[in-house]
Amino acid sequence: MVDLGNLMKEIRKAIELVKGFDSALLIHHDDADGITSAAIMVRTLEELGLSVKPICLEKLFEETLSLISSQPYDLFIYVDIGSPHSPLIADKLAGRYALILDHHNPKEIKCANLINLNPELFGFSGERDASGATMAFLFSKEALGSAYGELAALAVIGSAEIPGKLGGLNAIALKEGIKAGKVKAVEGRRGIEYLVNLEGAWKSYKTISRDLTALASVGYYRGGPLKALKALTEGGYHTLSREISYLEELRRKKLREVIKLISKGGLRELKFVQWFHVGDLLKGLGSKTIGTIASYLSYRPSLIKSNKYLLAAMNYERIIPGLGEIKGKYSKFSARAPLTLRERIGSGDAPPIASLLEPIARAFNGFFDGHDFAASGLIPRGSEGNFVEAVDLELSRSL
Ligand SMILES: [Mn+2]
Repeated sequence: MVDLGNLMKEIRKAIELVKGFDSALLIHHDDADGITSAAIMVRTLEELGLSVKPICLEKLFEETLSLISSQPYDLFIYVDIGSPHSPLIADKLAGRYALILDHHNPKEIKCANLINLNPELFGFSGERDASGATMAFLFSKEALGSAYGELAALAVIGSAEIPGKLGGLNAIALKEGIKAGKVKAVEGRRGIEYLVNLEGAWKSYKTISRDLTALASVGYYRGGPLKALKALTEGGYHTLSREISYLEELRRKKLREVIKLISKGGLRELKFVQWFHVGDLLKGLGSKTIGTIASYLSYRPSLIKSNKYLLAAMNYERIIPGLGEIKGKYSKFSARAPLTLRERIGSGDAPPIASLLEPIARAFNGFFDGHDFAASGLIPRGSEGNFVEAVDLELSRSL
């Protein structure tokens, strides 16, 4: 049962907590929802008198958490990231405090120093009812009142990753955005569409979302996340269009190179799994890029086998901009279910990707997380082939 009253009560508790500090480390995800969540929080926290240092993360795991906990802050705020890792976050607090505003599947944890504000913990769906940015906006609205209606427009952009009409908690941000004159709902060719006013220009929330994601994720190692965040908090979004086009073109060029690689024997096939490793081909681009490429391929039965699990890998950089360097050497893996396999997973005839790969990755001292048809993770360098073979072996047992 949904419990908005209790959620608001917890939000007020979080506001009281935050007001007790004069600075915070703000950890956010590298897609449009992560960027808009962070922008809402930067504006809100600064209004509450805190100085904020933002850190954009592609993935949250043990090693990144160690780097975060070594930072000289007493308050850590996670947006659009963190809920699935709340026990690990709590473990590393050492008497300090954390606030999580996220919509990814949460792990419940009792820790007096940690507040985990996730729609799922209050009867809402994290996949449908609230984006990370909406959770940040609910915090902001309660802390600042409706005077900051333009922050609602940012929440609407963050919610573009949720398909269809905005409902649930997302509708609260939508309503505020419309009231502030920053959002319009229009009837598009494929149903309802939302337009957001950014610096005087009306644009589709989906277009802005796609552009912010390209800037922050493809441009992850080129300062993209900070540029995107600054544009949304201080203005200047229109000056980024050339860089966004450049990054989108770069990604298309790299996709063509990957297609060439796999059609020239780079795609290795096992009984149930097909996989490839691009090595350093995507060096300098954020590691989400391999996921975008794997998604594209999963819809192309002329390039890959439609009934086999698709695993795509690239070398993972050890530098986390603004944070430091992790110790381990990893390959980033993105796994996708191509069309035919997707039907079999849907009907229960084949194991869902995340639950298949999580335990195997762990056995190789890596990790995996995600959903039924798509997941990603890190596997220690040197064990990639053995990992893939172990996946194939597990499938030959269960299929
Ligand atoms: Mn999100």
